[in-house]
Amino acid sequence: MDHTTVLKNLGFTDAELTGGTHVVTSPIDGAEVAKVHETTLADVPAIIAKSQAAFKAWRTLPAPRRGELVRLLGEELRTSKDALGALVTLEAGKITSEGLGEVQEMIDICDFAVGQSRQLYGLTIASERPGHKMSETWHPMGPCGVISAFNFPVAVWSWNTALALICGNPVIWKPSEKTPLTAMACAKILERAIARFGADAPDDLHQLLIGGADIGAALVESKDVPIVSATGSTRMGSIVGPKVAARWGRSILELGGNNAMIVAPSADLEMAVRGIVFSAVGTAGQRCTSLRRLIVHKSIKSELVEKLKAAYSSLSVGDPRNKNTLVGPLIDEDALSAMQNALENAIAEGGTVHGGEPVTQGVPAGAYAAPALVEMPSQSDTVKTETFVPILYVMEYDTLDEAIAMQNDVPQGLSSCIFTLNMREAETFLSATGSDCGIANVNIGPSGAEIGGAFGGEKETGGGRESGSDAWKGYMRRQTSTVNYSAKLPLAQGVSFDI
Ligand code: UN1
Repeated sequence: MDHTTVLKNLGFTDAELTGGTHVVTSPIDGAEVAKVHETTLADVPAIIAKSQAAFKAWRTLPAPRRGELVRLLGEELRTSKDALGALVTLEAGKITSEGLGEVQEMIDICDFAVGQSRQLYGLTIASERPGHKMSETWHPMGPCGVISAFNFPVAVWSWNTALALICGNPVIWKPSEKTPLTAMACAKILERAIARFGADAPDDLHQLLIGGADIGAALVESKDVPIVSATGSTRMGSIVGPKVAARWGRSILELGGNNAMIVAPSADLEMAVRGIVFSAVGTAGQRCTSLRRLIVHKSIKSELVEKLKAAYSSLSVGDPRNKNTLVGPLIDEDALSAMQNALENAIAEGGTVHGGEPVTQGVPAGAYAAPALVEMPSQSDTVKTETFVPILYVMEYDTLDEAIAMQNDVPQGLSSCIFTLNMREAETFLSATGSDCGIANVNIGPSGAEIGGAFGGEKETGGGRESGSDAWKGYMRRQTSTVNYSAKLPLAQGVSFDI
């Protein structure tokens, strides 16, 4: 589908797509798709003030009623699935199936959040004093800033927005400057849900900031934005985290990953190959959860590398809209240069590279590359650095302890996995002495997590958790209450204070 049709299907007007200063290009062919209007720094204080006003109204609606809005959002997303998926393909370069999969992830989190809206459970706590009752309840926090990256331009917004809304918080979204159109499309879809929801929804429940890092910084620095959920590079998080903390805000950080798979001697190698290829080259290696390191037992390394070389040689690289393409473009030329630099560094460190060359024949004019498989003698500095491209470093191990130590010996801690049919190995990997990541899988690759679990990781990944499980608590403030229904006023800890 050409870009005019994709944008028309989502209801974009000419005025939205022309006359602005922010140029949007498609990674498919580098062509200009739109010139959208940017938010100016001067606009930001009023946007935050409007969000604060929306908060005062939204927090008074019962949570299940707020859930109704998210239910409607899920319905609208179902209706728009094909159209929005096509825009994800156009703007982020994902193959059609992955573009649609990303929208499905949005629908899933909406369903989850609707149920959660009736389960913002607190606790009752046993008081040590007679005639006293203790409890813990959860309250809305205030405007939630969402900063998202190009690689999951819509799903990450939905994880945050679906939960923030049911928790009673308005949202201000600063999408990646590379993907403003998908953000504008999501805003339109949410607007439709809000229109159906009716007058209970305050104005400005959801607002967009279109622009670069300076606009994001204004959000990060405002004390009127109590929550900032930021997804992106570790470098970005290392700026956002301290700034939010300095003004006593709460940040939810989902930053870099350097995800590994351990392949043990007992592994089902056919299955491992499928898991490896999807997680290493899917989304052209541009997921936070992409597989970047393969730690293979020395007894099976050459067999596995041969199988992978065969699988890699059959991968079709090209226009992500073509049915047979499995590897679409990188986001831009900078990513292609970063890939070539990383490969040169790996060679200098003793690596042997298979594939990895830029692809220019039979593809549109974007930044395309053949995924690379790189055999490394050890876990060098280049291997420990996350390069957001389809490079898979392969190393060997002897004992499981050594493999787990290698898996953990990187600055990042997002996702990890082991392929083994040995129960002792699997359980050791998942134990306190195993993987140090927020996500640890067995016989499944590190990417493609379902929304039901908490998503995020430790160390330089930032420590935040989004999406399922009890991640909703990150969007609410906790209140502990003690009620004395007796006629006496005993003090805790047996303190006496007679006046
Ligand atoms: C990301 O790359 O920022 O687990 C998110 C996955 C997807 C989400 C990735 N469900 O790969």
